[in-house]
Amino acid sequence: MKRLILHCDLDCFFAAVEIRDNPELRGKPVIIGADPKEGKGRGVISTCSYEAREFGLHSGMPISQAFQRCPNGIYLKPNFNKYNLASSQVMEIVENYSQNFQQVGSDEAYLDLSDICINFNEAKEVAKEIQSKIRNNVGITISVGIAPTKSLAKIASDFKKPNGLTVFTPDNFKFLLKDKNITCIPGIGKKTKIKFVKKGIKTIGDIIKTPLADMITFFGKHGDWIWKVANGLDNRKVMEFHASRKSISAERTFSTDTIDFNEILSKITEINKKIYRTVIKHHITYKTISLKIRFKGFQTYTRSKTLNYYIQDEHKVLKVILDLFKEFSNNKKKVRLVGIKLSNLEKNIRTRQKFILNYIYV
Ligand code: TTP
Ligand code: MG
Repeated sequence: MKRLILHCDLDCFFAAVEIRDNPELRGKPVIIGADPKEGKGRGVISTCSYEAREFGLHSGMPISQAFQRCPNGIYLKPNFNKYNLASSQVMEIVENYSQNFQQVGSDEAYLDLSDICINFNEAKEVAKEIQSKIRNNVGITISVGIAPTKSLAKIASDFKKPNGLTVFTPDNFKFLLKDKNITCIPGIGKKTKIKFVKKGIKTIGDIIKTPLADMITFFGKHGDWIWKVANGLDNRKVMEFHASRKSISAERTFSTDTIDFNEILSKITEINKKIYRTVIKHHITYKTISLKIRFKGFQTYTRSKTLNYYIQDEHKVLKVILDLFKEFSNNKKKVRLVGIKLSNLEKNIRTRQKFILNYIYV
């Protein structure tokens, strides 16, 4: 069946809210993040206006570096309460168009319009309506992409930012994407790009042309996924998290068994981060935290702790896991595998408030 997936992403979200509330800032390089302290500040940029991006500034850049590049920029501290409110207002508008809705973070969402619109033109009309409602009621702009898959819709929403509306149909997407840099695909960052370029793959067209078997030989599972994205073969559903899911877990096996605590800690931290990304993405809170540990020789133990309240807290999980780990700290056997499981889940579609707190590291 032909699918009509819409992805939308607010334009320079935090900065846009500040500009809305202080129109004098419009057209200027506005930077939201840590205090630059005349170039001596620590911390990073949360986001910046498109004018600031012209100076090479971007999210995650150290604020000291930003100040060197753009000393005359307008540097503002984030106002999370305002962004929370704007995010809820935007999501309420978007969610109204389909039950099949999935919010990602504070400023992105997917909608499956397959049952609501008969073709791409109708979906485009819905997109325009969403854009104008958000502009009129919230006072900021959003870019929208419509495509037959989630990943293509996400690429499309980034195509003509800000305030863009891009439609990829099954017939035109390969043509529209063929000359685009591979970094347009989510999941291809600077490091992956280097690996791809070494194999002569620079554009999305190059990926499409490369036989799938070669992509797998060169880049393994990731190559397989990227090839499928570029060829429009991503079958993921909007709302991929099912309420019936009982737990979220991840585990890693060490390439060589180890007793080095730092190595174990770094694996646990990595797994914890991965799980945290999932709980954020799907708005999940949880009460039970479990550690799984397997020693050389396959002896496996699990230990759990159930809290009295639901949380969504990366640091708390790490603390509980390390507490549970103490029981094994005198074990002389090498560790083969570690894992974390979260259970007793609760899905909180409406608790959007918390999510912006994830960016509190500015
Ligand atoms: P993004 O959608 O990644 O960025 P953006 O909306 O500012 O810009 P764009 O127009 O390119 O979409 O993130 C949404 C908000 O999340 C952003 O306004 C600020 C916050 N954020 C951070 O605080 N730190 C980060 O590293 C990133 C990527 C985002
Ligand atoms: Mg955005």
